Amino acid sequence: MAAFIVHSIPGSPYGRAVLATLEEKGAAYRLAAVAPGTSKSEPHLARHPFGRVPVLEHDGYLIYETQAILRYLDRVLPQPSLTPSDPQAAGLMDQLMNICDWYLMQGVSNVIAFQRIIGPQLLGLTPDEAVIAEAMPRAHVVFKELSRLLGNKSFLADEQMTLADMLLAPHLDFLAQTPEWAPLAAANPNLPAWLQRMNARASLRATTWQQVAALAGVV
Ligand SMILES: N[C@@H](CCC(=O)N[C@@H](CS)C(=O)NCC(=O)O)C(=O)O
Repeated sequence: MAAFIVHSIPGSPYGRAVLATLEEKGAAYRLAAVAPGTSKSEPHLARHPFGRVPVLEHDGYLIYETQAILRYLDRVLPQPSLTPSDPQAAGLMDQLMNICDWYLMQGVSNVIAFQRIIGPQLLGLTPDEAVIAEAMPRAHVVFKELSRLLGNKSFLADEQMTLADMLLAPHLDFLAQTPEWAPLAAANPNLPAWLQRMNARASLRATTWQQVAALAGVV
């Protein structure tokens, strides 16, 4: 039996970060798909009182909030380590993870990815171009800073891959499916190059929306 159960929704970039981290660790896991429209009702609310995904279950222990889950996984599955031993690289990793949650997700991804992908594909909505255009200056600020922090390194926080790469790659890959990606990538060419390296990894290839939907039995 799989030691880890991930409650998530196919397509969720946060869910993908958890699944891809389990893949990097070579851990056995099971996806428990949260059916569309049920995240704000029981039984999911008993797992996550804020009605979000992902939630990780491990030997009866439940934990939500992706950063907390990723750090938990790195503690219980220490090899390969995804946290730098150097305090400054570890600080950069933490900083990048917070940039993801505070500045990329809020006001950029939750606008552009929602308007371009979630709304049209899952809710039958038409993208609101004015709302997307309004988010673009914020998107440029975030991309410029991620690009500056990446610099010439192989990975975002270090020469080795860290939890920051695991969290940010699914989010940027989601945005890469939108037309807004082209100008953001053109202005910050080290970011698409990094994303290409990340997407080539078995962990990311195993956890695309399509792969996770197949695991969930919804395609
Ligand atoms: N702070 C949360 C954010 C999780 C989140 O926003 N998840 C989205 C999917 S990527 C979600 O649950 N959306 C469904 C909903 O809001 O009902 C975390 O880090 O886990």
